[in-house]
Amino acid sequence: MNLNPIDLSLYLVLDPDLCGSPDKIVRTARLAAENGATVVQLRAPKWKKRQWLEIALELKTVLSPLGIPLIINDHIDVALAIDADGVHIGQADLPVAETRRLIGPSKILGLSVSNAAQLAALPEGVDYLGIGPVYSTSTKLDADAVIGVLTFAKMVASTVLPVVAIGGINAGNGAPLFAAGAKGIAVVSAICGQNDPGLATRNLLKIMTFPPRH
Ligand code: TZP
Repeated sequence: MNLNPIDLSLYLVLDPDLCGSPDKIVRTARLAAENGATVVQLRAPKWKKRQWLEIALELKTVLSPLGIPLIINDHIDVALAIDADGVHIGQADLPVAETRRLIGPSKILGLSVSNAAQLAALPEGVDYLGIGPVYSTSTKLDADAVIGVLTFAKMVASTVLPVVAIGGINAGNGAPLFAAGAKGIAVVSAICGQNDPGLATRNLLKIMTFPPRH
């Protein structure tokens, strides 16, 4: 379990198809990090391992001096090879227990959850959850059913783990998710592939309102 909780508030998930060339992926990550993104995940389902390694290393070189954690989607070996800050896994990836055993106690471990049953079956060892898709998205073609804000709020209320909302989120529809208990929003297309990823990041920052603590 990671003892330094990460700031999930603006979580960029990099998608090579939307960002464009490898150069553009790294540029997008840098501009987002310089303009307020708090964590960056590399997610590239179509890539071969060598490309993963090269780009992940470049991303680490850019993000590390800015103090922005780099999370690797699914590929534990890549995360370990570049000493990334953590790994994000889905329900069909290696299970949580095996992942935690492989990455050790101090790396960040995130898990995607898309329904109440998955949430109820949550094993120990996860640091944060990505819950969604909250809105419809065309970025992930095999995404699960859209859950909507109300179900999202119920799911957040039934876990003690910090939750980042994902799926179809942009500067126009993200605010209610904070009211629903999200510690952050995770976005792909709202930053990747935008003409000005820095401006897009700043526009997302403007909608962040966390409910007061009691
Ligand atoms: N997991 C659930 S929805 C999604 C992922 C990776 C894609 C979100 O992309 P976008 O462009 O922010 O809707």
